[in-house]
This record gives sequence, structure tokens and C-alpha cells, in this order.
Amino acid sequence: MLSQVVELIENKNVFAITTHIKPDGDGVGSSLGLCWLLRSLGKEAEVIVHGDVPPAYRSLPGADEIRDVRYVNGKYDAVFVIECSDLSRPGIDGLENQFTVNIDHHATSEHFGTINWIDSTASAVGEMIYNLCKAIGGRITKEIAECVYLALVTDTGSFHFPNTSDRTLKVASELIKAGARPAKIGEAVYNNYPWSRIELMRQVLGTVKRDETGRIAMMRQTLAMRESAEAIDGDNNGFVNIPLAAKDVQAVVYMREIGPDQFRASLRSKGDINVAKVAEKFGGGGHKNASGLSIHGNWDEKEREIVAALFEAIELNGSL
Ligand SMILES: [Mn+2]
Repeated sequence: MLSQVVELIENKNVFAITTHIKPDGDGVGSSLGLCWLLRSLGKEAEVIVHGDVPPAYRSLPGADEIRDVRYVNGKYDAVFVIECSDLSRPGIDGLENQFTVNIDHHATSEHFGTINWIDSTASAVGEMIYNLCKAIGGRITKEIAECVYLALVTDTGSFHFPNTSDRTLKVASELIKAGARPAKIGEAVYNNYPWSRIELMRQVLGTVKRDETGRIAMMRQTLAMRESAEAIDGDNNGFVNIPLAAKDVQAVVYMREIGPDQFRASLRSKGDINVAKVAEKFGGGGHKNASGLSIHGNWDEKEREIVAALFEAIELNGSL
């Protein structure tokens, strides 16, 4: 919990921060925000991530110092693990031998950390980093403000997803006061992709279709599409939300081939339709309106199973 995190930071000096592979804006923004907070308190801190930082987040202060690692190769008093459901998600070996602090806003997080601070009421981990800064008596520097603002903006769909609360906007307001510039961050995040994103989007949208009720949209991404688009990690961020923009579509499944008969699926829904429950049926997890799962088997068959589960969730909600 928060008080344990505050105590740890007060009593220790050397920290690393990591997040899941293929990090999103909350992962990168919160990690860097926490890094700047620790440094402002006179601590040594660095961010370590498996893989490249997606271009959309590279303009953040400190992003160019993020180290791409496969195993823990520093000596730390503690490693903060941001937004990971379990200790395998960062894709970094040796974490199991570290003092770890699990910080997450997903209720489905396994309590894998030495310390676990889970707040499922937070719109983003960024909001938790802000709360930590306040709890520890830190000052919101311009660097912290920019990183945490990006975390909020990306995890709330620019402040329109259901996780957006009065608290989220209050925090955002404080971050702007502290120097975050919404137009600059918006430009960096949303208008800064390589062309490969547009090319991949063209191909993925070419597969979109609906079930017979018209309430569920399905979309696919093959390995061949990634290759021919010369896509990089992060190019497909937000694709899953595109079919949800259709008036009658209430749930979306977006399946991505990651190997022979191996898939990742992202689920999205509107209103009270709970896709976290659907993901859990297949061993995944997430939030009510946004979840994900890994699955293997025949593509058509697995898609049918997921669509059937989505249909059930919609029926359960009385929306058909
Ligand atoms: Mn998040």
C-alpha cells in the first residue's frame, strides 16, 4: 500500500523502475514520472524496459535515457514494477531476486511484489504517481508533470473513457499548472507516428467485420501484415477502439497473430458490458471496458469462442 511505498523511498536510495513489454503511455509516462520524482528527492533512479520506447513517448523528458535490458544488471535497493499483472510481463530476467514494488491500477494484478500498491479507482498509474508525490511531500516538477500528464491522457482516451473522474481532471489541472502543455503532448502522442502505422491500419481495418447482431466487431492482424507494413511496436496502439466508434457496436475483439496458432486479443466495450470478465474466462484480465488475453488454437475457432463470450456479456447486460 501507499504508506509502505513512502516508507521505502524515504529509507532507501537506489531504485530502478520497469514496466511491461511494448509499453503504453501510462507505462512509459508513469515510469518516467516516478523516476523524476525519486531524483527530485535526491535518490538514484533509472528506467529499464525490454525493447524500444514507442516513438509517441520519446519526446518525454528522460525517455532517451531509458535502458533496453533483458536481465537486471544493476544493483538496486528496490525495483518498481509499473502496471504489470505478473512478474513475467516486463520480460526482464532476475526480477524475482529483487525487492519489488508492484504499482498497478488493474484490479486483476497478482500480488507478486514484496510491496503491492494496487488502486483500481485510479484512472491511470500516472494518477497514483501524482498521489505518491503528494504523500511524500514532493514538488511536482515540470518533468514529473509532463510524464504523468501523458500517462493520464493516453489511459483515459484524452479524458473521455469511463475511468475519467473528477479526480483525474483535478490532477490534470495541477499538472498543467506545474508546466505540462496539453497541445505539445497531444501533438507528440497523436500526430507523430511513422507511416508504418497508417499502412498497418489500412491492412488491419481491411479485416474488420461484424457478427450477425451487428453489436460485436472483429478485427485481425497477421504477422504478414506487420512485416509488409514494416510496423514497429506501438504502431497499432488504439486500433481496437476504431470499430467501437460505430453507433451500434458495443464490443470489439482485435486478434493479433504472434506465432503459429498463437494470438493476443484485445477486447473493448461500451457502458456496463464487462470485458474483464470475458478475458478472465480465457486466462486474461483487465478493466471492465478494456481487457486482453493470450490464446492459442485455430484462429476462426478461437474468435468464435470469444465472440460467443462477448455476446453473453452483452446479453447479461440486457443491451440486446
Ligand atoms: Mn494504465
